[in-house]
Amino acid sequence: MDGTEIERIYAGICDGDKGVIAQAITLVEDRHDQADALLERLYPHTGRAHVIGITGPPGAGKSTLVNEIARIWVTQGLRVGIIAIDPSSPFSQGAVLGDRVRMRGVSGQQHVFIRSLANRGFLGGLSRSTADVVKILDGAGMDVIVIETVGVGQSEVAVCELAHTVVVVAVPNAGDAVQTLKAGLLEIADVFVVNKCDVIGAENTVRQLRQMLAIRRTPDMGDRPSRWDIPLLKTNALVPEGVTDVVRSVDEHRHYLRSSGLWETREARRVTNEVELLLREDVVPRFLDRARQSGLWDTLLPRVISRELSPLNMAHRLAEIPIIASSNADEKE
Ligand SMILES: Nc1nc2c(ncn2[C@@H]2O[C@H](COP(=O)(O)OP(=O)(O)O)[C@@H](O)[C@H]2O)c(=O)[nH]1
Ligand SMILES: [Mg+2]
Repeated sequence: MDGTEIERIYAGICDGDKGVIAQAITLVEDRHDQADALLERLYPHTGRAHVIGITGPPGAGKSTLVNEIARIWVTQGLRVGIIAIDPSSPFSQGAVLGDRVRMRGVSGQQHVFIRSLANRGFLGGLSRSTADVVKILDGAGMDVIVIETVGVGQSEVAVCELAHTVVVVAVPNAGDAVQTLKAGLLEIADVFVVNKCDVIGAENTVRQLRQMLAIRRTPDMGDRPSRWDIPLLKTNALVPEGVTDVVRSVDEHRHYLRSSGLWETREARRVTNEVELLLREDVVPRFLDRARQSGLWDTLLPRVISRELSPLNMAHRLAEIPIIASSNADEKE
């Protein structure tokens, strides 16, 4: 794959060509060596889409709900990208297909693009590829991008940090509200949905959650002031019932972020998260490789063993090795 091929893929993405979008996603998922070049090309053309995280326990009805939400957006003329993160092992094709089938209602439509991503089981991998897929869908002109992820486990919750708006889906069940609280989902919710309201016990759960939301401490992050009252909505995604309220709340949240200037705050947080992630997952491993391959490593090592130098001293000396030789884009300016 060369520069012309990257240009072809880039142009295809900008045209919203579904086949090319799928190909580009495979490149970033596989961490193909040309993926970074493509993402560099694409990045200046991103930043338009409203990114929405939908999370909650397995089986809460997230996919069903996303399906119905997407249907409404399509009738409003919006282009919708959906990233479903498969919570099970990467080998479980069944779950991936299951999600695809469940979203059958919309996936065939011209204005909807759906992709399942396998959870590769490590933190950086999942967040990084999801962030990159968001860029591709954003560059392809999607107005809204939904990331569906199971709200259990650190990596899945971390994915929500990529979103401007986080929708937490809970279900009526004894103790469910407490589980939600434990998983830290209350802290990240911008919109709260109790799905399966046709099920017995729904009112009770709604009451419990209402109390919990009322006493929720406003986080110190400074970007969720009390001016945004977290809506607590009831849905039955099967009928569907209450879904238009979810769409309205998500839209209102976007307006709220835009008009209050908090959109920029969230963008800053998203970029900060991503850069920190890349420092850990990309820059440090590259640096370690370079340091090990340098002659300095072998020179210093015996001196540390003989107690002439400390390990910290060796680390600091190694840190003076240029980190990335190839990335000199800024130096030209
Ligand atoms: N009774 C009822 N069942 C629902 C509702 N929403 C989804 N389901 C069912 O719950 C199951 C899990 O739904 P799914 O969307 O796959 O949940 P996910 O794991 O959160 O994505 C499926 O069998 C759905 O048909 C609802 O509002 N009421
Ligand atoms: Mg699902």
